Amino acid sequence: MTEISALKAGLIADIEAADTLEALDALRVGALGKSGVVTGLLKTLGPMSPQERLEKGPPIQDLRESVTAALADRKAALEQAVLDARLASEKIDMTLPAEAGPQGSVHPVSQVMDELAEIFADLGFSVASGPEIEDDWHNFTALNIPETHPARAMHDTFYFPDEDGQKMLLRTHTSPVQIRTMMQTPPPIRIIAPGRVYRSDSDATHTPMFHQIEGLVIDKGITLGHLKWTLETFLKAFFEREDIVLRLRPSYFPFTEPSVEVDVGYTLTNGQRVIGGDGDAAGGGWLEVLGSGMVNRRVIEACGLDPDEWQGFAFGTGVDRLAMLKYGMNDLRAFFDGDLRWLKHYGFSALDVPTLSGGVGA
Ligand code: 2U9
Repeated sequence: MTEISALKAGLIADIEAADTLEALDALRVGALGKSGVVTGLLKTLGPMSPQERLEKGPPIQDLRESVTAALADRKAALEQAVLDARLASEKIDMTLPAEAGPQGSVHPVSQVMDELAEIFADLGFSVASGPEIEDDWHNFTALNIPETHPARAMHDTFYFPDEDGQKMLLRTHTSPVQIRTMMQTPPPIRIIAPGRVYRSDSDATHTPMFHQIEGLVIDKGITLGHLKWTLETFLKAFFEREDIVLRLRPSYFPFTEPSVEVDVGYTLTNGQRVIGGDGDAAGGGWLEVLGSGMVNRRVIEACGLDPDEWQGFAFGTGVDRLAMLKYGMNDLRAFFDGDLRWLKHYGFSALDVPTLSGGVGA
């Protein structure tokens, strides 16, 4: 074995045995660095005659190339080993059970939605749903809110970019669900439509997405008396008190005529405002909880029904607001923070299913 091939074998054996990147780098400097052995041999080529260089050059160049290649291979292998070790130490087994178990609970909005569905099911209402992305006709026009109506501006609508002349939007109320039901199902109709609605509005009492529930009854000979009884029965069941007092105030909505806003009385109990009792009593007051009215005959007509044959009433309210009133929360924004401490305080057990026999509240 020549001197050079012995050097090559020795260097490559050392490189393959290097067990850290630092040790490998020390070998690289020792071979290919400024005063490395291989560099030293390369330097001897300069002063040689062309004839001598032709003879001694190739084994030295081969030595340089082999050592360079061996260094690169070993470096890649050591780096891969470092990465493998890191991946192994940072591995998380997603199939293991969580250390503390599930932390969530039923959100107050879900709880109230379930309570409302239970109460209205008992009154013969079924639950209807529809798309959250609506067209302009179902959200506005069919509800007697024409293009120029100020209510369109009032609703702070989120519109989608125009596509083939179709104006699409995020529904501003659940009313289009009732429109779709009236167009698809022959009356009599008794439905509630709970769900998400969107308005570009945001402060302590308004979020861009909130939850509504609306109700609709369509039948023959429906009067304001049916509306008042239904709302009173609903509010007594929801607040779980018999002494709920309603105050009906005349109002205006394009989709109802006449329109009525509904307040409930609250009274002072141990210095606390509590829903129930005569709001006109000392220290008491009134809280607006619902909007309602007799369905405007133009809306009945728009859905293809004869308003001389079919009448009805409708109402609407905010589910988040109802939850705040019933469970004593003051900032709507906390509803959407996903803070476990808040949920622990206000949340409900998944096993607390609201039933009228067991009490709808938790
Ligand atoms: C059809 C016909 C009539 C639904 C109604 C209200 C009055 C109302 C608001 C309460 C608070 C919305 O969440 S809120 O801002 N709603 O005041 N809603 S009557 O009337 C309808 C709906 C559909 C076909």
